[in-house]
Amino acid sequence: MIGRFKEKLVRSKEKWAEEGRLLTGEAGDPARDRLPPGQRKVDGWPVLDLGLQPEIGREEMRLSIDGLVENPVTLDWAALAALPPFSQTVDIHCVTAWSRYDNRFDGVAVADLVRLVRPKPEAKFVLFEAHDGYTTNLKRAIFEDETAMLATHWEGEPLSRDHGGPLRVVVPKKYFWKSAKWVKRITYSAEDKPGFWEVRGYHNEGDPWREERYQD
Ligand SMILES: Nc1nc2c(c(=O)[nH]1)N[C@H]1C(S)=C(S)[C@@H](COP(=O)(O)O)O[C@H]1N2
Ligand SMILES: [Mo]
Repeated sequence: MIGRFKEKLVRSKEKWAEEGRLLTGEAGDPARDRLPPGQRKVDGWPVLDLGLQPEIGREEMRLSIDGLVENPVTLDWAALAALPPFSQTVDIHCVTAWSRYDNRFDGVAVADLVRLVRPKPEAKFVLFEAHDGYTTNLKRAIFEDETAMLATHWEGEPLSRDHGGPLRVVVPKKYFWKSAKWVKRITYSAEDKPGFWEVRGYHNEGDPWREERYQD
């Protein structure tokens, strides 16, 4: 799988991490500022991924939620659509320094997935796998924060394939690499497991307000 990724892009982003590119050394305060340190506002919505952009139809899409949960599930589109609708408008921040304000996403809230699968107390981390082979990781408390969601729509339209449609994760409180596009599996785990960018020099937490771009 790895050979099919855009190797040049991966290499140049690894280099950014090695060199600490874009770091301002300032801390931001979301109560005061709208733009995290070192970010700039864009109006369009850039596409960032490893170049594979898998095509997954609604009929064939499946999402598994497994690991340390009482009730592991595999949801198809109908099962997802049967969950309570959830909608929010959030700013997104990519580690490559673009931020985009006021993105309206519709989909399902993590709280409703939690009610369904009932994670066990030992589960402290959540690991994500996507159809392009991408992986990422979050602390459980971050995933279960009220702002994380699975998105099926953006600005009222079905989420396009290049932005991770039919189903992606949206975790607005972290840099956007933590939001897996084309998500296929969410695993609750007792142990952390750094994902694609986290093993290539990117920060394990990725909080834009603390400018956690790269590993120390
Ligand atoms: N499956 C998958 N998800 C992914 C990525 C990827 O390469 N594959 N790239 C991440 C990165 S680095 C960013 S900035 C955002 C970009 O999302 P966008 O293309 O919708 O802006 O997706 C994240 N999720
Ligand atoms: Mo990114």
